[in-house]
Amino acid sequence: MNSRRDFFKTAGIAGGAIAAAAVSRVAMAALPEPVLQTKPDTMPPLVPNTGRPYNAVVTLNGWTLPWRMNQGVKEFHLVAEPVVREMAPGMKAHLWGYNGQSPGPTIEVVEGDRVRIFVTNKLPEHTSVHWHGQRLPNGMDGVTGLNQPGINPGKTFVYEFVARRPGTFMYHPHADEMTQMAMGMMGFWVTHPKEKNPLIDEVQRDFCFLLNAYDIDPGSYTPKIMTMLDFNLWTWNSRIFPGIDSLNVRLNDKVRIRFGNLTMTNHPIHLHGHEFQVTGTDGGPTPKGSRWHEVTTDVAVGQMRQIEFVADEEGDWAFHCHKSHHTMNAMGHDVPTMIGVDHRGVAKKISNLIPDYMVMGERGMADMGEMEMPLPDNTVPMMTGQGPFGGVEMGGMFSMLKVRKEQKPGNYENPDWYKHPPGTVAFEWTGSMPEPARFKAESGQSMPLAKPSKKDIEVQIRKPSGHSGH
Ligand SMILES: [Cu+2]
Repeated sequence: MNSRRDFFKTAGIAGGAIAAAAVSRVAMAALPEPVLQTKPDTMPPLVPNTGRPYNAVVTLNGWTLPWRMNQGVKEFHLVAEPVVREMAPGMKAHLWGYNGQSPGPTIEVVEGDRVRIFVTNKLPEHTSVHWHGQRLPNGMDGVTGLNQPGINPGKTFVYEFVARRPGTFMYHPHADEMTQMAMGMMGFWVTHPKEKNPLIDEVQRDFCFLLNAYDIDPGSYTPKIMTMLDFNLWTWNSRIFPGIDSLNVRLNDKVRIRFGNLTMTNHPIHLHGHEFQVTGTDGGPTPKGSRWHEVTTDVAVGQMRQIEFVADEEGDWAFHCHKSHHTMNAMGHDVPTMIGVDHRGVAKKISNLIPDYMVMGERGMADMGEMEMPLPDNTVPMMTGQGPFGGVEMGGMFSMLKVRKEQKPGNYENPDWYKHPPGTVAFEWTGSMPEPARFKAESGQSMPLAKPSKKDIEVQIRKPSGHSGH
């Protein structure tokens, strides 16, 4: 049981064969052998070869936990433990998670399945698992002290319940939550419908990921757990752009994307190029009459959303949180706005004292993406990523939906950049430039002021550098 192995790596297999391999190796063992995954790659869907069939999900930069059937019960083994998570190439974080990763593996079951989950605690303190959103016996709900004693280090507990309703769920500890969730302990859970459900459509691609956040100082490895609002790494499945994989689909695929929010603030998730409908929440599928088209859906703390659309526009479409600070990485904080400030004189003087001195954001912050600023070890630039037209000035919660005619059904590989048909890319105007005609009412007012001021006042905008409230 202690001989952990990376099934994906050693067996070199994908999909349903993993579950079978896990079963045959441990058929006689009392506990299912824990399966580990150490790479942050997006693994192909784990096609079920035991139990009821379903269309498996794809976890962004994650994987699905194999199971074994034991006399009609689906058995999983979660191991809570310290892990090293690559958040983006060049940055590793020391987190806590499950089975080698943070977030832990996605658990997929079918409505009506009896599920048994062994949870082994390899953390230095007690833990528990709460099955967020599930209908289950009260004693299986995982709140330490209320529903069960904590699982002490070195101990294994057993949870068992029937997955009663189909939908999108999460799991996370309900023990020293502030620490354990700030350290990355969480995972996704999908319960597929057991038969055709009028509110749940068949889709060709079904993606899922968790929204999470960390506060890790540049150059260090471990999240600060006391942080409540001022996180500096806004992550999808503990990855930051450009480390988040793209969502690769075939033209005209029906696509479902599920996400759950385990950060401490809301995230308006925005998709370019398509309108979607919210077809499910934490409470299950939404009634058809409640659905309307939109391009952004806000996900509050503790909520889950599933969106659906037909990917009928080819291209590389941005998909991101619409809070602009959430598409920034660690270096973007506590920097005053310097747009329009001419520091030539002062910069010269300072650089006599500090040779590496660099003016931040005199023309906006876009320069930051390409600035070759010396970075401490183990961090990433605040916004980066190289697109076909140059630097993509984004970080954090940002990815792309890649829609391609040539993408084969069931193939999730990342295609090359979209080749735009001639004449369909925005281009530079090189003709003559007439003076803009200013609108007459500019600087006007609806009524004269009662006491007009003697001289003109001009305000320069300087955004507050604090982050309370986001
Ligand atoms: Cu956000």
